[in-house]
Amino acid sequence: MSTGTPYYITTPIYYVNDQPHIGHAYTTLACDVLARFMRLDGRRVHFLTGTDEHGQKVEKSARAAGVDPLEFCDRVSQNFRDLAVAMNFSNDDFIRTTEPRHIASVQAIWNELKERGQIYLGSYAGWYSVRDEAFYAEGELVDGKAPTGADVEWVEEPSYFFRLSAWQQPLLEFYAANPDFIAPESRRNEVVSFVRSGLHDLSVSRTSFAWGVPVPDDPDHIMYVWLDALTNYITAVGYPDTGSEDFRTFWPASLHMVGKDILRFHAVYWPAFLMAAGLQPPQRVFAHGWWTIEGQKMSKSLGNVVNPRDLIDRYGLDPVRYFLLREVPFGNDGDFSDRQMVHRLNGDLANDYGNLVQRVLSMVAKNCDGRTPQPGLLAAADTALLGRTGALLPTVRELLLEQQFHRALEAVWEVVGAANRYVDEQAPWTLRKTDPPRMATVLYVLAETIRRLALLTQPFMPQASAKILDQLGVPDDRRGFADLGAGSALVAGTPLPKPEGVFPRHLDPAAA
Ligand code: ME8
Repeated sequence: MSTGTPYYITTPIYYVNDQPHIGHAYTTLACDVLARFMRLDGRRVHFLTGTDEHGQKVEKSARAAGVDPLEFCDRVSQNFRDLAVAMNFSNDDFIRTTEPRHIASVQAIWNELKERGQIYLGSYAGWYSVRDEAFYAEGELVDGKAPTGADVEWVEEPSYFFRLSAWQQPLLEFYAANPDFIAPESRRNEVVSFVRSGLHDLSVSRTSFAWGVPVPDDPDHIMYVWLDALTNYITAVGYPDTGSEDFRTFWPASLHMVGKDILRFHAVYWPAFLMAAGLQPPQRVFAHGWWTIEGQKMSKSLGNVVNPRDLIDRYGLDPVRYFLLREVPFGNDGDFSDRQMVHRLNGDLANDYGNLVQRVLSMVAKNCDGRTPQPGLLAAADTALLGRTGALLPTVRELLLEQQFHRALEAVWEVVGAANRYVDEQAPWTLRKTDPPRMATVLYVLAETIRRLALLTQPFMPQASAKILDQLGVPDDRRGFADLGAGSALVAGTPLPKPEGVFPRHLDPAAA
């Protein structure tokens, strides 16, 4: 087990009213890459995902499906677990809000808030959107609908309230003292101005439906699904046992990754609930952008919902993982199209990375007796190329700590490009006749460069990178980032397996 600085990363827990699609896969993928990177970098990682199973929206979907809510949740939740396997996600835990550990945790935070005078009984009269599971004030409605376009209904019933208004100032102070708490910056500014404009107390219980966690001592009330759902992040590290090893190690979370649709819940309500309960807010919340499909919003009625499995079948898992994080600057909205996908895969993977690996490994197989070549003295061009791979780790680390996945990949691909130019300049196929020892040196430098590149691409493309490392004869226990250095360099004379292509080319759909 790793002993480095703890890193706790979470995905949103997904509603079980919907089948998993490419949007859900995207969020969890981003977390998976960070979790894998941090583990390889020697940190002690806890990576959490799961499903959000209570509330009116799920109750309604279960009714529409004609099944008991829990049975419905069991079924759909399993689809999210299956997706995690299909996408090769490395989550350490999968939480469901219907689990006893979570129900106990939600009731404990409620009691804590109640004891601290943060919750009081009143009555709510206002609008509610079941699709958003959110309350809206009259002034927020646009043409009789929620600002998100969702339908709203009028609700008038007894309700417990959380004193959110009391947390306006502390929240603003918290944002000011922690400028990296909300990212990207444009989203941070939106949240700060929302809080500055004033906060109302928040209704945190309902009496008109049953599918949820009952309020302790007043079971006619069901807790607001967002208070229930957000609490999952602390349940998973042992709350209410704040003295437990997990809680002390992993709370506050390093990063809550969310889509931009649910930033307010994570950056306003959640830190307020936590501070009110005497707990620390998370360190960072990143709100990424939204995927559309060929220019359109994904929707069941349009029939354009992209199932990640179809993409994996068509393009292979690691190319899909690569595309999603390379194509769109993380934080921006993105549009998915098969053309773009094919363009990226043929360009970056088949032509650039794949071809580099393929050229070098087949020359080694043919001209070096299938063994890692024996290098001679290194020339300036050799040390320059090796130096570039050596400088990559701190760059990639810094970019990933800012969730700049596309830039991290860009940095790695700059070195892929440099390595391809080095092949052309050194022309080992000519050296084979004129200067075989120099050819061996060049091929060694290239193989060692590929070793380092493949170590760094592991978080993004675990299987493809492993295949490359296998072909270089790198032992399984020499694949962490501590092995990027010369101490773990390839050993001359190691017999290598027969090289095999890693990234196939695809037919351009426009040309098909
Ligand atoms: O909001 N593009 O769950 P949810 C990018 N249960 N990301 C997308 C997307 C798209 N088109 N569609 C969905 C909930 N997502 C709550 C969360 S957390 C305590 C409770 C991703 O099933 C994105 O991460 O509606 C978004 O925030 C999330 O799915 C919403 O999932």
